[in-house]
Amino acid sequence: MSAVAAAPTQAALAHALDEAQRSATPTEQLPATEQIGLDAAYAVQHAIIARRQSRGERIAGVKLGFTSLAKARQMGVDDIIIGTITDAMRAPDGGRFDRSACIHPRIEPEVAYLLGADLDGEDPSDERALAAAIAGVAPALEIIDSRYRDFRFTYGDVVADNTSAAAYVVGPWRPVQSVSNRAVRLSAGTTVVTGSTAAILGDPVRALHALLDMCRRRNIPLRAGQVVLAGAATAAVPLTPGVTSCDVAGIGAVSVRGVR
Ligand code: OOG
Ligand code: MG
Repeated sequence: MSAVAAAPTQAALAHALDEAQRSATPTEQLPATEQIGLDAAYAVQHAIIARRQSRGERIAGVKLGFTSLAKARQMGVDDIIIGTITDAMRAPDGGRFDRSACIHPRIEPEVAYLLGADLDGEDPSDERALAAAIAGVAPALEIIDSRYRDFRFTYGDVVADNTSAAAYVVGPWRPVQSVSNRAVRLSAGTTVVTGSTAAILGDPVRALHALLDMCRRRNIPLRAGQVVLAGAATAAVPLTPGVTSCDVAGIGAVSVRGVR
């Protein structure tokens, strides 16, 4: 008999990641010999969301990750990922966010889209269907908090961990307009990071096409009223006590105050 421990089941991994999030205590990455495939990793993510739904949370939308080179390089990952956001993860614009709910929270500037129509199995190259389904855009902040020790993970690890999603803040919605090539400024105390929405796949609208493609392949429904986070335009910074704000030129600003 082999002395090697059996690979954890998807349910066991979902349990470990969910408990790590609830207790704000890091968990171990899967050992290299026990890496799970991408389908299994998404199954774990969806099992975590099912656990959250059983506690009364509702799906509020989706988020894309690693749509910018800055993020992909920062985390050593080289392909887009999709995660799920729930109503319990939403923090109010200008409100407080309790850092002690997290393990090692980071924050990053994003652009959010509001879906005005259901998008099921849509052709990702259908510009008109996409344009007709977008009801608004807004500046956004995402708080990410890997449940893995030292914020380190493989591609499969981070997909299983619901793409490190912890919380998000959406600024005032504006009618749809192009958000290509807008200056992005993230300020957190004395830390200021600048970038451009062009960092998000060249134009955040491309993130929407990538999203449709992913959702079609993975059978993920997109519903009117849901929020889509297009992915960070710059590398993430630690979420420190005090106000962090994100300005997207011509679109608006959004902020959150880290407390504790
Ligand atoms: C994964 C989440 C990536 C983004 O905007 O690129 C992401 C991570 O960096 O821990 O949300
Ligand atoms: Mg993000």
